[in-house]
Amino acid sequence: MKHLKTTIEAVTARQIFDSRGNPTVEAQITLADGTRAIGCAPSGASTGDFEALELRDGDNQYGGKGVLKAVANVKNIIAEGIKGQNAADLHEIDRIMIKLDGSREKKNLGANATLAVSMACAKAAAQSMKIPLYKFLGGINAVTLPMPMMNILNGGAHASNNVDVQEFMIMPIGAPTFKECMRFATEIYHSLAALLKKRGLAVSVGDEGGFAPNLGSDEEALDLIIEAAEKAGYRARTHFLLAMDAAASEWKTDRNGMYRMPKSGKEFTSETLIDHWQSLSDKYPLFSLEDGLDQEDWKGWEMLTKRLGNKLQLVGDDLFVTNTERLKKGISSGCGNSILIKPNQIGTVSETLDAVKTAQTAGYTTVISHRSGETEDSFIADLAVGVNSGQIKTGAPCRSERVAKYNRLLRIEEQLGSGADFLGTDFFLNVRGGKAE
Ligand code: 2PG
Ligand code: MG
Repeated sequence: MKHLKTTIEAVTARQIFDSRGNPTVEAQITLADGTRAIGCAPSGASTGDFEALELRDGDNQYGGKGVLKAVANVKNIIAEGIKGQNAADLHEIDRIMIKLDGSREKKNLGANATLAVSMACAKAAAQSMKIPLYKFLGGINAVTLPMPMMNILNGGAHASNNVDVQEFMIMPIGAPTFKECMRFATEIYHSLAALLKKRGLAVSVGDEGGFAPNLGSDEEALDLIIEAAEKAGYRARTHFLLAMDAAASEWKTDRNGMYRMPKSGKEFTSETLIDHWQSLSDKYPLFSLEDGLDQEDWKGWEMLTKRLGNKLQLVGDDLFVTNTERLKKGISSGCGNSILIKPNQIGTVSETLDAVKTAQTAGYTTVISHRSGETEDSFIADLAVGVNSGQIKTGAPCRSERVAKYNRLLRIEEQLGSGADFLGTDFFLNVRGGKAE
């Protein structure tokens, strides 16, 4: 192979820690021109059953959560396979790793190993070519800053409070720029803290930086957010819309077709759960609902989409797991109208880009997403701009592993200057949210 500046000369890895204090993989790539870059794998808590496998040691260290096997796989197997390859040819790098692994779910090398390497290669190539990562990923057309979906109230598997819905998010759609989105959202966040304090509710935060108080119901969470926003001077639909991630795969029971919210104990069938979402979307300015049903409830998803697809963005996270095959199944059967994109669910950057392309071609919106266990790596911020996703979900404006992504987007917006694009109020009100009453 021809020797280029971007030829991979060295590959190594180490065990570092994520935001929950669990070990994770950091891969490091060195190129022929001396460029060095790292990529860090994130880690989920409410993981979908069909995600690529995160390889953990399962021994007596770190409660079995060590990743030394995955680190060794990078140093030994992956390094041998990709040394001498061109880091800028990411599809080829990823193809080599997929082949070396040989399994559908990347269980041999570990998706935490392959993703960290894939991210590090992309970053190294961009750095060596002296272009920003988002341009490397998306070319000159990569100009759209994403609308943040900020998770300011946490529940479900991300918090030890009594709230069943995992994430309550605000989308500051009335802001004209990303920078202004951050102002709207942080002002609302701080107003929510003040309101919770005033009510004698806890202001400690969950895994994604949102507050995690004990509340009477899901509705109370939505009411509190709206009240906090109003107190900060923001009005629903004019300045913000709401989004929720139910993470309802966590609610599926062994009893056929039955859901049970683990904290409140409320029970539903697919149909009554859809009724519940319908009544919330009638009452609240809801734009987006993620994982409103279980990952294997395809019939339910079809019904949900028929009933609410014109009104709500219905995002498949556990349902699609950033997997093109599952997404295609959903597209052909009319399940959902949006996909959550998490690179570690599939395990390489190029397969992540494939999933985005499949979604965009079918008219599905894409939401680039963090995991609840994150690191300081801000790769997904560049990814969101790189693919002109238009939306990003990366937690509250609190906890540095979340804020790192927002701060990176602020820098990108400044760098793009007048070339920056933004999906503002019109898009979000006219596409779906505007139809909500
Ligand atoms: C989700 C994510 C991120 P986790 O369900 O969308 O918010 O959570 O990383 O725990 O799967
Ligand atoms: Mg989710």
